[in-house]
Amino acid sequence: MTMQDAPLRIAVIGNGFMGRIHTQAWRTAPRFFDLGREIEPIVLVGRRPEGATAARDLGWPEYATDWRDVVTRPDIDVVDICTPGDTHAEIALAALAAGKHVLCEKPLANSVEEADRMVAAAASASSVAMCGFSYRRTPALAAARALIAEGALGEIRHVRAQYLQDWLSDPDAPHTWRLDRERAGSGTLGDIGAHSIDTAQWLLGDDITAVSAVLRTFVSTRPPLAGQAGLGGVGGSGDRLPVTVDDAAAFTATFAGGALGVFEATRMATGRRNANRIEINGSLGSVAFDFERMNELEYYRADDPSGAQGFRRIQVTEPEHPYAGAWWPAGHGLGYEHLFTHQIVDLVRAIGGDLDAAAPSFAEAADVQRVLAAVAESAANEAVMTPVRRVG
Ligand code: 4PW
Repeated sequence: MTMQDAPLRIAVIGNGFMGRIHTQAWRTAPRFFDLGREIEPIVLVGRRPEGATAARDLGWPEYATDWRDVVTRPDIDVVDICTPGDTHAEIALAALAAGKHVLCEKPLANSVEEADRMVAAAASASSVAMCGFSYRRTPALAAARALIAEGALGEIRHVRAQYLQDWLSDPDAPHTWRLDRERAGSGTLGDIGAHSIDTAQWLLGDDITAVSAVLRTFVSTRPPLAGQAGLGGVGGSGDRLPVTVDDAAAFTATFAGGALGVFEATRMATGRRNANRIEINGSLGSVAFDFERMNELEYYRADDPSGAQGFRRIQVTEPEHPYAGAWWPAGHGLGYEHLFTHQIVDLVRAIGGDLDAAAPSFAEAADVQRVLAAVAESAANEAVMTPVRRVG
């Protein structure tokens, strides 16, 4: 049996929301896509011993509580990191040094310095290293990228990106790791704003060159977490804990190619559960997308006949659309979990030799980290905020 014939043996590190959805993706990918390789899930890692029952229910043959015991094991080929950002660098460096392929959740790290160390480790490794910016695997966004790449939108002038959630709207929603700078690196900015940054740069194939930003924390203390539920959780009794990250981020951005970007990210947009939106306007047309209607792409062509102009709603569920042909008949649509399945498909194809499929690379993800750092720096530097001067 050659290496290519042997099953790819998987360890997922982290058993929260991301660990669970990555688990599902590893199981589903080989059932719907020809990966050229069998997948063998070996071990799920969580911090607490009581995670063993849930791991078994998810189908894992083994559960461990210390990632250090796992990432160097000879029976593991891929280390899939689904932990909070404060452990990404340490786990990734250990896994790459042990010759493992690495998939790491976004944002790549909690700082540019950590991200750069990960890039250097990936550059000197012979294995594949990829960062999990999952929204790249949305068929409608991949279709939008193809339109932009073929010039259908002409010269790109505007990028308008919003990522709106509302699970922190209630001031008594509990404190979780996502509200702790030590663990998460930043708040809404890195958690969901990072997606908008990555999506925009990837769609345009262009770099953000400068930003001007404001960050805001609306609720500065929260009750301790009593139990996990949804993205937030259930609040418990006890002293309220300090929120050390941003609740919302807003910034303008310039792109190297001349486009102007306006970005907004918040977890306090009441009623918006996961509205990851982006609109791009070019000289020949526009595209608009909202993840809450993820199977649709709005497309406007400036050369449509006058009287028949307007945004058309493309259902991105046809067999010729990216990823869609592996699934259901046209019009039957996909959901959030499919992005993660597509991510695994691309990772396994990269491990099989199609290296371009492993995108974003750690280097590209580190570039997003640099934009996050620039946003934080701009927001901290209040001098960029020009006061409105009023009489009296
Ligand atoms: O897409 C978002 C993620 O990147 C999800 O809604 C939650 O927030 C989980 O992590 C981030």
